[in-house]
Amino acid sequence: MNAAIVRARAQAALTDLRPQPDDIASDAIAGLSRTPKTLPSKYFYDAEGSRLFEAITRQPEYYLTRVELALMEAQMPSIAQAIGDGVHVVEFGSGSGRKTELLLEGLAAPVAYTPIEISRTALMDSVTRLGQNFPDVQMLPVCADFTRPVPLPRAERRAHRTLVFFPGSTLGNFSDEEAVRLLRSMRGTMGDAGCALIGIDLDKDPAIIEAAYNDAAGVTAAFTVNLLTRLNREIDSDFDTDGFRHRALYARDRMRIETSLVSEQAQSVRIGDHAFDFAAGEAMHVEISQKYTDASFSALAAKAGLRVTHGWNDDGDSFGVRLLQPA
Ligand code: AVJ
Repeated sequence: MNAAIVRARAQAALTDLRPQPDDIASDAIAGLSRTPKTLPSKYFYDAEGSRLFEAITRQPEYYLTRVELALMEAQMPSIAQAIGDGVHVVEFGSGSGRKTELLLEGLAAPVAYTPIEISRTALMDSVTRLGQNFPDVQMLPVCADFTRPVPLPRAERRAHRTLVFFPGSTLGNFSDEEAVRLLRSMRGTMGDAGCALIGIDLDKDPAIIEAAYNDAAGVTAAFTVNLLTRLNREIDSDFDTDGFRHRALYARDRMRIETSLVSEQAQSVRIGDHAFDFAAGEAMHVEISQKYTDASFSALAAKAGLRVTHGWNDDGDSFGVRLLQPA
């Protein structure tokens, strides 16, 4: 099939629920009004942010993507057997697509694929390429913030069950409370017969974890600061992008990486007609990356009405993939 047709088709099927600039500005103002100040990590992923994240996944310190890919590759027959045939795959977010390729290749006769992704560029790139490689799988992309309820496009061929796919330990970017809300929403999307395949980064030696979020080449630091560049472009803000420094620390007690932008000096930032004062050394919280144990993950799932039915880890128990079902 020729690429132009695939592209035209994919675009015709696109459900566009992208957030508008007003949402971004009001989210930023709300976050900076809190103590400590915060900015929502979902806005990391503009075109440049998505490109920088891809670059992070190639850094030697950032083990997550490599380990998860190898794990899925090694365990795909077992994963596919646990899931069954004829599913509608609904991915929350859409990455480079390599994990999705492995999944669509490994599953028995998947019916449709719906990525739900906030970055339109990432979304369209992913379905264009997957549409070419999987002509028998209907591509039904949705451009939306997946933390809000999204109506699922119906596939032409009837699916046996809905499989929610949420790899990459992206769940870890959400607080426990938000994660439970998101898992509940997945529970709604999958319905009674559905299931969810979720990738989770596992608790381990803090030095290994911290290195992954402080790569020597400084790609993660650039990724973090790009949030400010994006805000300055898309909303009426004047962050000094040289006035803030990336900091990522593993909080052992909370089992999570906490990433901040630390103000290099006392300064004031304006958003619209709001002004926010930063003290020298003040940390603005921009991201968390939660790590899990079997116990902590099962407890989280249980709060959302889900139960873990299957699990696969890499040999070093560094990263895990879990299959969940309504409890
Ligand atoms: C895309 C959420 C899996 O938290 O590890 C990587 C994002 N941030 N380095 C993560 C991220 C900084 C990443 N996830």
